Amino acid sequence: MKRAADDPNVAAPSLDVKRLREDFPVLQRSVRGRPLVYLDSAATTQKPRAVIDAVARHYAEENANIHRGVHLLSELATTAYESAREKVRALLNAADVREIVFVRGTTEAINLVASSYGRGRVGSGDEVLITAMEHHSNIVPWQMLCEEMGARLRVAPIDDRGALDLEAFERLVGPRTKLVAVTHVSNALGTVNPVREIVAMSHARGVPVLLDGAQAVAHQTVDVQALGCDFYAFSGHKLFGPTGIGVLYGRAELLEAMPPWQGGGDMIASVTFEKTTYNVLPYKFEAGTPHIAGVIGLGAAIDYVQSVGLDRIAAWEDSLLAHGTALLEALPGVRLVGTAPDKAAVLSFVLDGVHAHDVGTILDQDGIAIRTGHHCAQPVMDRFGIPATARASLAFYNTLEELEALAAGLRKVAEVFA
Ligand code: C6P
Repeated sequence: MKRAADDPNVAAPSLDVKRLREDFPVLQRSVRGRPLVYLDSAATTQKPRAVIDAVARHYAEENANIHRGVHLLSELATTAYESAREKVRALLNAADVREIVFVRGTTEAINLVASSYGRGRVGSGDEVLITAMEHHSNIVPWQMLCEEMGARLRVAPIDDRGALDLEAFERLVGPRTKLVAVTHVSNALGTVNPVREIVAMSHARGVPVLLDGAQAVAHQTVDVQALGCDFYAFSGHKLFGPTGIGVLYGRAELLEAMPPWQGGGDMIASVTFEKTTYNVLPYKFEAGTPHIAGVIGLGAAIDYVQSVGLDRIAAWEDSLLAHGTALLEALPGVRLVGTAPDKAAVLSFVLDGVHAHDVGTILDQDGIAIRTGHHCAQPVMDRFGIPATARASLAFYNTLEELEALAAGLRKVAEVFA
């Protein structure tokens, strides 16, 4: 990935990975009698003790509903919840805490924008532009919207390395384009998209941009103001936080103009049977009792990841990617799928004559956890003419030895099928 740490003058201090691994209880366990080698962090990251403790502490010591009670526990829970919102704001360098909306995850964030922003702005004959490397979460909501409104979904192509064809993308941003929705980092290929250029090209034509940051936030510094994007979505569980909690960042001006998505408690200012007025941002988009413990856990995850340092994480993951790529390229019969020049630490591959599921099942016998299948990105598989890949996806807690264990495991798989 290109980032501040790439500047050779700024030496990123290396991570003490062995020590950091001790922060993750699950990494201490064995699987099928072997030490766990967890290479499935794109599906979900493991949780440090700090996150597990923050969630447990909330339930043990201050569990109450928020924004409603006059009693002490409610005050404590509300303060913890709102201070986590500030942590998210700082993580993304958003201009204003009102721009941070808590949702269930990336999927819900994108659905919120498709429903609220999309229904108001996308009409018959209009277009929504995505890319050929999107996760289903950044395809299906737009497809549903286009179907409902009589609009058209346009898809910018990718090349054989899995890199976006930026010229083709630019040509597709036209007078009918009402929204561009692009992944920051591809979960199936590891491609890091040139999101600044994408935003600049789109804005030059007055088109707002949503970035799917599900695979980016845990691996690099994200600055929504520097990127200039209009919406940014991510999931807490891919950032070492709990499942069931995520974030939609939206520029205040756009969120202000959008109608609420779901109706219910907390999103209102006043209700009568004749008329309801809505709460201010961000509460307008947070109907009902939210995932309070999840938000608090996410806050703890952000504290944790920042204490490790995102630039140091990015630099270490670059080393892991380089080592893993070299190991896999040296294995006969292995072909990497996704070789874009700017890549995150995702190793998607096929092994000659062996179905990806068999690869995964045999590796599991040795305690090595990878994901196999289409990775909720079926159009990516179609683009490469394959049904599935095996995917090792890394986080900063992975080691070079674990990659060597993967390579040894793959040699065994090849022998079984020889
Ligand atoms: N990708 C993977 O194994 P949710 O499920 O809402 O937390 O995230 C959806 C999502 C959206 N965009 C991208 C780029 C993603 O990678 C994901 C989740 C996981 O690759 C589970 S399918």
